[in-house]
Amino acid sequence: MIEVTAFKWVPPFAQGSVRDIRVRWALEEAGLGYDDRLIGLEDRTTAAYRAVQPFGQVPAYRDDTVEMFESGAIVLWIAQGSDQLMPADPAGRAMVMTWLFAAMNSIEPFVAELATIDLFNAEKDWAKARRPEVEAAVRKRLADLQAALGPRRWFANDRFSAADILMTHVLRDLRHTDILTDFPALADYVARCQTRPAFRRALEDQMTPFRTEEAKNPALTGGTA
Ligand SMILES: N[C@@H](CCC(=O)N[C@@H](CS)C(=O)NCC(=O)O)C(=O)O
Repeated sequence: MIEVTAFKWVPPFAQGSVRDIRVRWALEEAGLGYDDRLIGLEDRTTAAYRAVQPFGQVPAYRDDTVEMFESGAIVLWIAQGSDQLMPADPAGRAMVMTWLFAAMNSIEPFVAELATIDLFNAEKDWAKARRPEVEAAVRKRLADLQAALGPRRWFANDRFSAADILMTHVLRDLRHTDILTDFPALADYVARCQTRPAFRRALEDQMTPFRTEEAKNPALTGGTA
């Protein structure tokens, strides 16, 4: 039995990009069923949840063999058991790991800094002063990333893999900007990945509980209860 911990509800800006979608997507691609364990934002600080996820974040994951946190590690774990997400040969597996970590370590920090400014601090003086430099750094990374992709469809071994799940999710966090339109090969890549049925199911499964909570409590979306 596989269980993925996710939030019951998050504010609209985060809906569709909470990191459990990485794990849901990997499981869908691998053809593995799972249960979601939905927690409230208030559960983040409980001792019981901190024992599962030391930072009080989602996702957390468990199956019959392991208990884990960190979405990248979880996706890698799932991929190691799935031909759909990682080829069998050592060189091919190494290339998937390389691009998976490139997404998290070489691209995500830049994208995350921009998102932190835009989504949480846009009106602050320090954010206004810093933003141009941060956007320039993002654009430089994207230019290098687009050059690395070249005419290929996927990042590792010219076939879809776990690395594409991480890379797509990281690049999705630019969707509040129009930056990707200046990188058409990356924009096409993200669009290609997002049309995969496994992604659509993962997105739907993340969003469904949010809609349920909002129907129960209209105040969450600014309506009256
Ligand atoms: N490095 C962690 C980051 C997890 C993370 O940032 N989760 C966010 C949702 S996308 C969260 O739980 N935020 C709530 C909080 O930090 O209190 C991972 O990839 O699993």
